[in-house]
Amino acid sequence: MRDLNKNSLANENQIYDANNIQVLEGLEAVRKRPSMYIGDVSSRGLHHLVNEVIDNSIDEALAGYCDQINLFIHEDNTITVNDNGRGIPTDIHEKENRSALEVVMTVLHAGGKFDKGSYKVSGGLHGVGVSCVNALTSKLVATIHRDGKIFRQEYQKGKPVNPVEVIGDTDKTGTEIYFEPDDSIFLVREYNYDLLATRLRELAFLNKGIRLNITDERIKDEEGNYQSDSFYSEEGLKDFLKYLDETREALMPDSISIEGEKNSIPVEIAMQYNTSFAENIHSYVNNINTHEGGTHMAGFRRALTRTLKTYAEKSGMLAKLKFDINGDDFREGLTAIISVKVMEPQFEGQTKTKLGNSEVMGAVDQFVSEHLFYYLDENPKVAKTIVNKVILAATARHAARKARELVQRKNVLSSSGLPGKLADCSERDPDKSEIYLVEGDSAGGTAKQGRDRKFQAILPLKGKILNVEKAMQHKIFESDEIKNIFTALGVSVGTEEDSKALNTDKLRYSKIIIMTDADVDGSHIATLVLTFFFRYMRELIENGNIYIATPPLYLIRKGKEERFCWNEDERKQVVQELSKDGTEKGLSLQRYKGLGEMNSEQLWHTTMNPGSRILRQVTIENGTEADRIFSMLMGDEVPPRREFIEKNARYANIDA
Ligand code: 0RA
Repeated sequence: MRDLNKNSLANENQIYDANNIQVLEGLEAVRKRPSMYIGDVSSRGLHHLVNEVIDNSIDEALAGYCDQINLFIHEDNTITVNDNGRGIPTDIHEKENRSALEVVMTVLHAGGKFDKGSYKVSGGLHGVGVSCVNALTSKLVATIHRDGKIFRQEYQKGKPVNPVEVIGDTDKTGTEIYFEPDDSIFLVREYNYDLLATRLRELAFLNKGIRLNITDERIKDEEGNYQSDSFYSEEGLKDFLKYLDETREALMPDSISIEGEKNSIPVEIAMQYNTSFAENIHSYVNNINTHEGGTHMAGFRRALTRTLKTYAEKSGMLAKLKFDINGDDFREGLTAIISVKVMEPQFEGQTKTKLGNSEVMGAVDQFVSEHLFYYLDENPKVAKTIVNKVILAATARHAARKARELVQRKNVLSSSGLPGKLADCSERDPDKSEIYLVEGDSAGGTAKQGRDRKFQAILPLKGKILNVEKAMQHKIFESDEIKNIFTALGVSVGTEEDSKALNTDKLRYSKIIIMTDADVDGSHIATLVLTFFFRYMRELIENGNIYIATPPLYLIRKGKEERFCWNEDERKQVVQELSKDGTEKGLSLQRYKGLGEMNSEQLWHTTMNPGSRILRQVTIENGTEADRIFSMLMGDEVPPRREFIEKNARYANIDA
């Protein structure tokens, strides 16, 4: 604490008061329990640092003072973010008796203190304050252009190492933050370009008129240019919708977009019906994806159902219908984005991504009702298309209910009520049990022999399961393979009112492991199964229940010694090790393409034994982007898929 006092610009000769002591304790608390502030200290937390700094610049842009934000990933995985806003104030903060910059950088949640009247929306997941970032970095430098001067202050682990200094003159304004994540805190140090670029793209769509640039100095092309992207959207959510639905076939000539304020809550919505059967509503509060939904989502759904129902009834189009229409029917094939800005958001739910503020429900409901009612009246042709789509959905749902009831039918099940193909484990505690979903009956047989039957169950899948992205709901519940997955896992769906509600209370295994061949077909099958989980059991992915097994790619033998390798680097290293005696002799290399090429012992040892296997847990980093990628990978359009595969092939370990 004395160090800080000595270095402080304002009160060099003063004694630190209680407030300042609290300050240091605050940052110490962040360093002691980083996960409480940034979620975790793995890759997610590492990226959170960047998002937090960018959010501060976005706030400055939303206040109307900044229209460009630049992000640099430096060669050593350090970061710079700069903007052309007003610059964080550097004058003396009266109450704290030191520079405002120092207060912003060292006091928890001090961000908006100096800017009362402004509309500051950062919050929730982010919004922990840039001081948290400061606390978790071994070095941070703030450089401010303001009042004709360039100011600079450097910090280590959150503590200033010098007073705010003037280092030059300038005719610009803006804030630049450079930082080095603290290696003693974070488990990983590598920034993922795609993850950061995806977030910048999302921010550009959510906040039209802001230019967001990203430059990766770790990667150069042949001409020596760094990998980079620049994101900017003129039309905001309307552009976002176009991007998300790139590979879906639209039902309307143009999307519906509404924007305005209700009861002082800014609301922005874009929506479009397409020929698919999926409901894709993405909601945001203060630029944060609220994938558990909440009151804004509820208000939107309510208004949509009520307004469309009223219109459809008045139009007489429902007269011939023999069954009811429910809320789901109005959302089938709908892609929508809802973005609201809320002053004091309350985030609830398991992952704190569910908006709780009750006042938002009525505001969004009224806002959507008024605009949609007007829109339908003005566009009778589009209105008719929508109502026809809703009728089609209701008809299909009716058929789906019948098919779903078949899931419970006894004839596909053994006496235990479980699928006949399932080789169950003896353990009954789900926390201690796992299930392998295995490609093909033959590999399924090997897995059954190789497994530890105490806690490992095996369900063989017959080749390619149904592509749920393209199939209507009732087809899905008619598929034997999919029925088997539901019953084996102990998961059920839907009451009649909410046919997509998932019940996972009776989940029978805590680990669900997808095991396919390491070839193109195997990857395809794994993707089909993942698509199914993403669309119909997303909760299991979010709860961390879904894993992918990683069988080895090579077996290298020398005499009695057997070594398995999972990638090219390992293969090279093992070959080198085994030929240490100088001979290249007696070495045999086997390339595994199918699980069937291993015997049950090898399969156990390499891929199923918890002590030696590699499992990859499936997570969703960005739900909106994941939705877009699944619809593109599993949809009809080929060129975007080819482009994706060409771009990402380097991450995959497969060959034909
Ligand atoms: C408080 C007051 C003012 C600017 C900012 C904060 C500010 C913070 C950040 C963080 C990143 N970029 C930023 N840009 C600005 C300005 C108050 C004034 O000039 O009257």
